[in-house]
Amino acid sequence: PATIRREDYAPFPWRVAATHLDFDLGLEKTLVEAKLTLERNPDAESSPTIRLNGDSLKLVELRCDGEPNDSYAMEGDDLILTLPGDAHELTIVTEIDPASNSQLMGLFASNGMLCTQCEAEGFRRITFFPDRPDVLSVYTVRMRAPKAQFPVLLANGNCTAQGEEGEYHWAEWHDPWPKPSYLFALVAGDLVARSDSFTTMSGRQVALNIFVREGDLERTGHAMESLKRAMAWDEETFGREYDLDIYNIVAVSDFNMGAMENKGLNVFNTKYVLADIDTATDGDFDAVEGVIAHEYFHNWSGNRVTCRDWFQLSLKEGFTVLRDQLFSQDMGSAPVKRIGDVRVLRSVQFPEDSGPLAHPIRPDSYQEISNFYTSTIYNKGAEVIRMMRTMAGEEAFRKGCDLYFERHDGEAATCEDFVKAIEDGTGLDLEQFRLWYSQAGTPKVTVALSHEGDTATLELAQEVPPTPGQPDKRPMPIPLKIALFDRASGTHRGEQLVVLDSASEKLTFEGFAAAPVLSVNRGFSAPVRIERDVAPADLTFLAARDDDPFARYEAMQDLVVGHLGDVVAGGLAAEEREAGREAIRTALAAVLADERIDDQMRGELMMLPGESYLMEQSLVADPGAIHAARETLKTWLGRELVEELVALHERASQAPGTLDAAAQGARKVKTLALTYLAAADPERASQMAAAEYDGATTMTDRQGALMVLASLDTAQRTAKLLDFYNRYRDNDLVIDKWFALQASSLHPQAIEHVKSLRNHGDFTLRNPNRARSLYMAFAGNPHAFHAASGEGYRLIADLILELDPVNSQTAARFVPALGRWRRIETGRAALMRGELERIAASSQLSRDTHEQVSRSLG
Ligand code: HT7
Ligand code: ZN
Repeated sequence: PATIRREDYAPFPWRVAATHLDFDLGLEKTLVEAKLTLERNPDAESSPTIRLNGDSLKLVELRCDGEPNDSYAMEGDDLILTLPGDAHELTIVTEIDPASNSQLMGLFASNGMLCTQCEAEGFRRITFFPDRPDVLSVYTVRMRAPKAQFPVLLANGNCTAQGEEGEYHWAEWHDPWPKPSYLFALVAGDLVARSDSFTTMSGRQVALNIFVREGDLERTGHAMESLKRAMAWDEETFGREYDLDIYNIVAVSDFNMGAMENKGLNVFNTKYVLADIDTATDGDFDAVEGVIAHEYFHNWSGNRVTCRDWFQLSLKEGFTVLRDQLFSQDMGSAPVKRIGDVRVLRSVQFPEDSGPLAHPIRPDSYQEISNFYTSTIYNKGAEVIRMMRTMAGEEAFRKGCDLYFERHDGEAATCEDFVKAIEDGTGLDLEQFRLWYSQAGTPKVTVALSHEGDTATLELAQEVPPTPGQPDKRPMPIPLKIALFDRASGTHRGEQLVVLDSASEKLTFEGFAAAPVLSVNRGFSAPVRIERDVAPADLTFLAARDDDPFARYEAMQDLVVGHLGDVVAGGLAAEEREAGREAIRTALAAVLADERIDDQMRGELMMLPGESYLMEQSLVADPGAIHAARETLKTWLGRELVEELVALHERASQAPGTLDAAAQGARKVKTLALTYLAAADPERASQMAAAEYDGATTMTDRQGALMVLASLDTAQRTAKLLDFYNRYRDNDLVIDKWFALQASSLHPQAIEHVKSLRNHGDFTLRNPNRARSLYMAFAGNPHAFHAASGEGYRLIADLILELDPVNSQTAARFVPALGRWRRIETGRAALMRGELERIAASSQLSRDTHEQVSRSLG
């Protein structure tokens, strides 16, 4: 497959002033007539031809300026046509079969309805078109369909006309805003809507609709409220107002990702729309709010200002993730949201950045763009913009954003355009900071604090590790928020922002009669790894007293990471091991007893670091040893703190089944307490979990209890799993949870369970949510996936080979789990590599999977 390079970018030689699309819709056969109004692009090098991208299309007819044309040539799937003049009208008729489109890109069928997914390159599966984000066009869409089968017909923009023709009906939609083809959407189906309205800051009324299947309407309330909150927040925080009279959201069951920001017609995975207290967890409620907001915010960061090419993907995704993170921080607990976001970054993006698939947030090349919808582009992209905000301050950052929107509204822009606008709007010098866009890898910052006389000296050094294709790196500006605590009073003199922009730096602080305690990278001000030799006593101090909630969480994590690292490395004397875990016990006991924090925060402080993060700590990890050490510690803590944990569980069980923060916090600590108790006393925990399951009035409690039971080998496990299935057998999203709970369990037979669930009547590879519920959960379950026999690796490799021809995008997303073989101990590494080689040997691989496998082996 060809490699696309950022440096090869050239503007498209033609402009498409207008695009008229006429759809004759049917599940098995849809005819598309596209009329493109073309004119030469004066800003591009002139060309005698035009290249129209296509993918798996059947061309029925081609006319140029009304005359049939058969002088075109095919280059692969693309259509090349010679155009003599400066302006032409092309008419292209194609035929497609949505029902057999299992890739879910282009026009596809889902549960009897028709819908589209065009980002990144799906429009070319509908008609021949310059399917690239820098070709903006004004779209008018006409749809005709059998009325009984597809009573609702939607497209971007506003509905301008509709009518009936016997058993058929038609609708015409016009979107006044020029847009790239990836933002095109249509939906046809038997749908009902929750409707509401929003009055914008300039007083315009916007009609809001959330379309779902008949039985799902009652579960759309939270999504609608979230949408209105997001619209108001974007006005207040970024000054951005919505720009059409209507905003439609449609929920579909079969979808490759979470949702899609098509102009005025968002298409959502049902998982991020439907929520009620009986079927969705508190986490699901938060996810719905976050994704609804994310897609809404794209209307400015993505749609009004779009990307010049797909190398600029982080321009819209990183920025929009930051915007949705800030929104969610404002809607709930800001520190808890920040901790959650950092946890995702460290458990998904850090491993990506230290593995064979590492790439900068603005990549230089790709073979298949779908593979670049990564945590690096999204989450690290957001962190990079967050750092600029931290350095500039909120007010100046807002000025930079305003300037960016003002300068580039209606354009296809670049990451450089964004940085320049922030630079001009804030007055920051971002020359060196641009390295964050071009260099991959997570910087390591070494921190050492010494003390002499009344001076504290802080030595900082940075190292950006080599990554594929980038052996040598330059130092980058790293903004670190720090505070120096007085040990006796437990206070500090104020937080400072230090920007480390050279390889190493020494800073001195006067007036410290005794050695202070350092709190560093507060709020996770930079996406880096901090390495420092810190005494457990200092960590215990910070875990109990740091006034920055993130730093407090970090101290707890460091305490555990340090101890588990020592245990796994071996050679610890018995008393050293005892002292290490005793420090953790003391800190955890203080967290359980601390009345100054709420339960949401207590839950964060109670969580042991995940195994993926623990594996990241060593150059070559032994997953078996890490799992064993973590479980042993959990068991010991559960035994040592049994009374406190039972008391916490009892207290939290009194909370009502409501959605307020206090009740959500109570549910969080309740399940966490149970997980410690399950490790320490499985029989007792099993009784408690079964009782919690039976008495549950929320999905959070029911799922939490079942999660604990699923990992235990008790009779209650089988009984409650069966009960759960029978209770929710008609609800696909809840049955996804049922599959995931079993695939992610600590049960010794988890692999056997997954194998038999593969043959369950409700399992299908054609639905991405279902495939992910079983296999992503399994790939993220270290004790099962990393079974020393290699069976877990084989299972995932088999899945990739089976899923690839059905849905290559989804299949390719399983490759990174195997791709981490270089960072795993040699025995398992050989087995992982062997499975990658087995996949690579297949002659039928899609471009998506082929690229991921070859990069992972390379
Ligand atoms: N911008 C959207 C990306 C997306 C996507 C990409 C590839 C294949 C299918 C897809 N569905 C949605 C989602 C977002 O980030 O908002
Ligand atoms: Zn997005």
